[in-house]
Amino acid sequence: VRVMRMPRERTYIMVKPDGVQRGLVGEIIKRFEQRGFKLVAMKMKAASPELLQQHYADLSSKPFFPGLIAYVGSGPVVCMVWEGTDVVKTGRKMLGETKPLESNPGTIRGDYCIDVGRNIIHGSDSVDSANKEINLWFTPEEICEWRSMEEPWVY
Ligand code: 3AN
Repeated sequence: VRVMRMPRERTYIMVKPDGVQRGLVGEIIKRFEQRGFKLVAMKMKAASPELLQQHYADLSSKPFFPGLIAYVGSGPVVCMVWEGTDVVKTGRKMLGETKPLESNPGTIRGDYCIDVGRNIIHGSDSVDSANKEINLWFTPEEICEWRSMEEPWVY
């Protein structure tokens, strides 16, 4: 029996240069995989200031904006699209809070960082911004539609 399936929610997750340099890429991928989400796109990229200015356009008036662009542009980032039920909100919970001090142990930021200006990972904060960010960082061809033969207890 073929079952019609609803398109699943997607989020944009990015390991920032400090996360890459500290060897946390595998740990972050592992957490999303083990939660039951599905990786549908991934690449490493040295982001240009122009791309980062677009990505962080909402923060352009903040005093930390130039420092933020310099930090996220300081080395390659790992860009990912993860798919699954409520992945945007669940992903944010897995990340922790913007400020590491407010991030509970057990969250990615709560376990691995101490500085808001070096908080190792980005995750979309709404379905709307997820869609914008996925379109900004990936071409449609870079996103893989794949499925396992059987999908027992995940996604
Ligand atoms: P989040 O990444 O949790 O969605 P945003 O969107 O408010 O948080 O901020 C984006 C990024 O800007 C943060 N991940 C952090 O790197 C940086 N940032 C936010 N607030 C500050 C701050 N007060 N000082 C320095 N950097 C900041």
